[in-house]
Formats: sequence, structure tokens, C-alpha cells
Amino acid sequence: MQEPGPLKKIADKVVDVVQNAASAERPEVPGAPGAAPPSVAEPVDPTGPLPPKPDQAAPRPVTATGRDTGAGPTARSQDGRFLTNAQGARLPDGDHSLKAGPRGPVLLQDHHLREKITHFDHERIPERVVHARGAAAHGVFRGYGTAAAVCKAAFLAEDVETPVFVRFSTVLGSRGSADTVRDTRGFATKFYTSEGVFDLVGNNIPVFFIQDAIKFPDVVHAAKPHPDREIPQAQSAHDTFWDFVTLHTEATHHTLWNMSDRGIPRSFRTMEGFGIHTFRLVNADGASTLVKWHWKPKLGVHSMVWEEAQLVAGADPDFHRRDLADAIEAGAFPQWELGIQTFPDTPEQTFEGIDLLDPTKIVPEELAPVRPVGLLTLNANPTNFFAETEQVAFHPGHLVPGIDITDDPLLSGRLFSYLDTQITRLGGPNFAQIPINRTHAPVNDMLRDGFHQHAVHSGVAPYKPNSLDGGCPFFAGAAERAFMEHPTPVAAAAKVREAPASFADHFSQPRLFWASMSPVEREHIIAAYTFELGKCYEQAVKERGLQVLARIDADLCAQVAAGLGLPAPEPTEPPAQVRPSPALSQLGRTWPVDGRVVGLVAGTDHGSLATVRRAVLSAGLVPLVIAGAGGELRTAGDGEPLAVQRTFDTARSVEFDAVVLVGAPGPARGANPARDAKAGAPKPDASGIDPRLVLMLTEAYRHSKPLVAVAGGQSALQAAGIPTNAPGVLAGLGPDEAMGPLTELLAGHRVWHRFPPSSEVEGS
Ligand code: HDE
Repeated sequence: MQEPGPLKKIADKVVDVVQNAASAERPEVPGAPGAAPPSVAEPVDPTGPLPPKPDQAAPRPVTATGRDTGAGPTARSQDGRFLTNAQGARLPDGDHSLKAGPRGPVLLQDHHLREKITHFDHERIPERVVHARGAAAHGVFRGYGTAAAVCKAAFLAEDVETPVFVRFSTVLGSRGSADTVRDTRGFATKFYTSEGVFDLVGNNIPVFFIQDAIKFPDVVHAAKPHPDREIPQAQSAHDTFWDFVTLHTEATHHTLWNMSDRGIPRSFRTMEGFGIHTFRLVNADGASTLVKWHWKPKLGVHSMVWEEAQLVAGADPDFHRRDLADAIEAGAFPQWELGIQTFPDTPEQTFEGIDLLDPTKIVPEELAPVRPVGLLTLNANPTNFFAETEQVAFHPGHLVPGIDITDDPLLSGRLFSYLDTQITRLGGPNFAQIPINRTHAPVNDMLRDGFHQHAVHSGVAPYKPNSLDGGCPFFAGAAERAFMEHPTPVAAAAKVREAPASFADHFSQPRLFWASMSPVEREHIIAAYTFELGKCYEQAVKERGLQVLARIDADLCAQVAAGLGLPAPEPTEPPAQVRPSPALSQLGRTWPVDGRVVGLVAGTDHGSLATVRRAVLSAGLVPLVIAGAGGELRTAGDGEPLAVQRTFDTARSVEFDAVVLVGAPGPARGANPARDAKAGAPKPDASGIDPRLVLMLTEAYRHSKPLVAVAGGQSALQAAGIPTNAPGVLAGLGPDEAMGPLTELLAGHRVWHRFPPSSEVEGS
């Protein structure tokens, strides 16, 4: 049960702050940079700071010791109408240094210049050693109460609402790297519960490269850019990564997931999340259960195709963070159900022969179903990236009563690492006092002083036992909901540097994953291995890669070997017999289409364009109007002007999940390869259609996206050589008929049957 009284009020208040942002009026097309449209001329009348945008929320204003301040959400932002220095003194000029005359030397006594430059010099902090590139959002978690039998944590109780902050990330790249690289994604959630902060620091892939934390520096050094030339950035397609993962075969399972479509998600909103390790839950009676955590996205699990991911990395390196922020701003709040797979807490800590302490193993959902325990809704963007997304500090050791750890050796190392890393990254031991990290539960620790101490502790006796401060603080017992470690028995043993025998099985689960993939997904895996090993310089590394693949599957190995121009080796041991887990495939179902982006190509019939646009909006999709030039399009009569969001100069097919042609526009002014190279491909001047549109259609077509032609749009399809009866192409519909069939196609994510997999083509 949620604690009554002030704590509950605090939690409600935060939920309010987030929900106010959530209920604010949303723009049809998100992305406005500021809270109000700017004037063309520089404003000169002093006014106060603008409020945050309606989609934004900030960390709740609690004190460094978790007390409610009652202050509003902007209590921490800048104030007043005039420019000041850091001490609040108003300044008359920010453009000129203090000089001995207009042409004279700058004076050392210019303390304003020195303050400004000194602060600027120190604006950067070390980026995260892994997961440096990330984006985050505020939200609310609502417990279903269905976990009560196994877990006493207050935030899981029925209808308890808990504020959360979630940060998604890539692993390998630096802060400025591209979003759509092939990589694992981080999925870290901070729950500000009434019993303290709980962090669920997971990934979008349910297994890890290593079984023991002591190997973490090895795998990260191998995957990061080469230490001599510092290339390649944010990717695994290079010799050191493949050198390591082919020698260290416990990495095979995770590597296979990375080579699958899971390595190139369409959006953060369409990723699953996993806690990976087995955790231990404890119920109100003290009984324990082993669990694995799962986040299931309401929109389904969807990915890009590899060429698309590469194009996006150039055309919009911020694709995933933009997608998340825009969706929230547009009111299409992403949702995930939190679920648990539960296993009896037996001394062996295995389930159906699967070692639960081995983080390279999953438990198939067919053996242990995922039971939903609550709903996460992300409904507000951060107000300040640095203050929130960059300074948020997660730690798997941030636990609350009812949630405990197991002896997974990977998890044990993490319990050390996350605390340690923040001390360098956030400049000292008081990072828990940074606004985004502050707990919403009252703090009475005896940690004192240190860099950037924000609390003003009272009393004279920060030690125990004491009598000078009246003995305060006192120890809590179970009745006061103290966090008690579960008294798990530990078997008598000798000190060794060894792993259990079951950890030596590195291939049965990669085979299970491969066997569970649909033919199209297998094509993508073959292509990914062929690309990545093909990018390696060393022949030995490629050959070793093939030896690993031979142990997963002979066909996978043969196909990749053919691409590399190398013989396919025989497996050193016969592949294991496995039962596929259909739940691992991303295909074969349909999902809600909310927030999907539809490019609407404008011709001359703006009335039809307006009709299609309205239909797209009411289907919960985001319409972006594309035309030859920017500005507004006027419909006949007094219709509303339609704003153009993209032009053939700025648009690229990869922004859209589907393209609707409302006409077939001719070449615009920029349709000249001398000005825009896109105009030179693939068929310049073939048909009187703007060649950049032809390129857009051919790309969207080969990325298996739905294409719709209304109001004469067919001729653009013809110019691109796209048959109007091809799978996923809808031509000759009226403007009000297109939406139903388009939504149906989008519900399956892509038109996968447009291109039959090689197995069908070859008839093998
Ligand atoms: Fe992390 N990891 N990790 N990791 N990890 C960090 O913590 C580490 C592992 C994960 O958005 C670092 O604050 C070790 C598994 C996420 O801020 C660092 C080991 C899983 C994030 C660290 C692992 C993760 C991190 C870097 C092996 C999935 C980003 C900066 C024992 C369950 C959190 C920081 C954010 C970040 C160490 C393995 C997920 C260095 C030693 C397994 C999502 O402390």
C-alpha cells in the first residue's frame, strides 16, 4: 500500500506537474523550438523569461533531502527581466570586453568577461563511458496490483501512480553520434517511489555479451573505436569487436541479437526493454520469487531496414530523440506495460534447465509467460537536456523494499560500477542531490559534506549511536518498511575464479533465436553478418566469425561465407536441438499506428490534400505536407491554408512510414543536379515529375513502406517504375478512401511480402 499523508501528496503533486504538461493543448505538427513564436526584429522591451513549452516538465522541486518545497515547476529556472551576472548584479552590456579605449587592450580587471569565459570553459562534464548518447522523458507509472502476491513494493500496488524519468540510449557512440547505428539500446527507468528511488537499468536486448562483470572493460574496449585512429565511431563493424566476440564465444547470443533487426530499432517507442538479470522479489510475508523484468511497448516492436538506418544517420542523426520528443509533444504518449516472468526461488536457481544466474540466457515466454504488473506512460519532455537527461544517474543498487538482487556475477559488478562512475562524471559524491536525481521520499542519511553539497544539514551528531541529536536518526524495522536484504542462504564453498559448468553453453540459445526468426528476419541477419564481417580487415577474424556461425546454423554460415567469398567451415560440434520461441519474432501480428509519420505529397488539388490530411490526423498519425517550395498552400474557396512542412530540398524518404501522393508534382526550382544531387537520381527528367520525388518513392518502395496514390498520384509511381498493383501500393483511390487500407498496412509495420525471401526465390 502507498504510504498515506505527506508522501502521497508529494507523489500526487509530481504526477500533477507531469499530467498538466500532458493535458496542454498540442500542436498538430510538433517541433516549435520555443514557447511562443518569435518576432522578426530583436525584442527590446524587457520581459521576464518565457515559460517552458506545454509539452515540457521538470524534476519536482523537492529539497536535497527529499522535502516538498511547494514551489512551482519553474522554481529552478532563471528569473527577472534583466541580464545579470551569477551573483544577480544587473549588467549593461554582454557584447564588449572592458578595454583601455575602443582600440586598446582588454583589461585583466574585467571580472564580467572572466566570469563568462571561465564558466563557459567548464560547461562540459565527462560523457558516460558507455551509453553516452541518450534521450529521455518524464512520465507516470501506474501499478495494476497484480504483483502483490510476489512483491510488496508500494509502487506496484493497484492504481498507485509514481512519477518516472526514462532515458534511452545507444551503447557505443559518443554524445554526438547518430541515433540509428546498429547497437544495443539502453532503457533505464527511475521510479520516484514513496519508499525511495527504484532504478530499473535495462536494455532492449534480453541478454548480455559477458557473464561476469570483470570482462566488461574488455568487451567495451573491443567495441569502442580503435585506440590508434579512433575509428569507427558508434559501430561494431570493425576488427577489434569481431576479434573479441569470436574468441569469447559467450558473446555469441547477444551478438546475434545485435545483428538481428533488434539492433536497428525504428523508434525508442517501439522497443522492448529487459532487466536481463534475474532479480528477487519479496512479498509481504517475506516469501521470495525469482523474476525477469520486461517492458512491452503498446506500439509493438519495430525496426528499420539497414539501408534506411544508414541514410537516416546522415539525413537526421537525431532521428530517435526527435521521434520521442515529437510524439510526446503531439500527444501520442508512448506506453509500455511492465511485466514479470516468475520462477520459484530454489537453491539451484534454474528454470526448465536454464541457469537463471547466466545473463546470456533467456527464458522463452512460451515456458514462462510475461505477466503485466503496471503501465508506463511517457507524457512530458525534459525542459533542459543537460540538467535532466545528462545529469540523471542510474544505479541498479537503487532498490526499494520488495525488490532485491541475485548472485548473477554481472549484476554484482554493476552494483559497484554505477556508483563509482558518477563520482567522476558528476563531480563528487553528492550527485543524488542534483534535481533530477532527488528522491521524493524523506532523506535522513548521515552522509555529509563533499563537493556541491546542497543540503544544509542541522544538528551536531551525524554518527550513531549519538545522544547529542536525541539519538536521531533511528533504525527502521520491517514494520517501518525498512529495506531488508532477503536472507538468501549461501552454500559453503571455496574461493575460486570460476564459473558454473552451465555457463559454458554458448550456442544452444543463439540457435534457439535463429530458429525462431521468420524468413525475412533471417535475411536481415545474414545481411548484417555479411556487412559487419565484410568490413573487417583481417581474414583470420572473418574465418573465426564463420566458425562461430557454423555452430549456430549451417545455412546462416553458408550464406555469410558466400558473401565474404570464403568457404563455409563445418561446425566443431553439432548444433543443439531446440524448440523455437515464436515470441522472439517481431513479425506476424498487427499493432496500433499512433504517431506514425505519413508524408503527404502535394500536387495541385489542395482540396483533396486537405481531406487526406484530416483523415491522417484523425487516424492518430502525424501528417507532414511535402511540396516543391515552403510556405502555405491555399485550397479553393475559403479553405484553411495548409502549411508545408517539407520540400523536395529538405525531405528524404526515411522520415516517413508511408507516403501518400496527392498528385504528381512537376520539377520544382531546385530540381537540378548541379544544385541538388538528389535530382540526378535515379532517372533525371524521365517524366515531368520532380526527380527528388521519384527518388523518395523508389527508396520508400525498397524499404517496404506503403505507398498510396490519390488525385492523379499514379503518374509519379509510374515515373519511379513502381507497379500500381505491387504489394502495399494503393492506387486510384479517392481522397476519403485511402485511410482505411493505409492504416491496415501500417498496422503490420511494413509490406514484408513485397520482396520474397531468398529461400522462396531459390526454392530451397
Ligand atoms: Fe551498464 N553502465 N554496465 N549495463 N548501463 C553504465 O553507468 C556497467 C550492463 C546500462 O541512461 C555506466 O551511469 C558494467 C548491463 C544502461 O544513464 C557504467 C556492466 C545492462 C546504462 C556501466 C554493465 C546495462 C548503463 C556508464 C557489466 C543492461 C545507461 C555511465 C557488469 C541490464 C544509463 C553510467 C543511463 C550505463 C557499467 C552492463 C545497462 C560505466 C560494469 C548488463 C541502460 O557504470
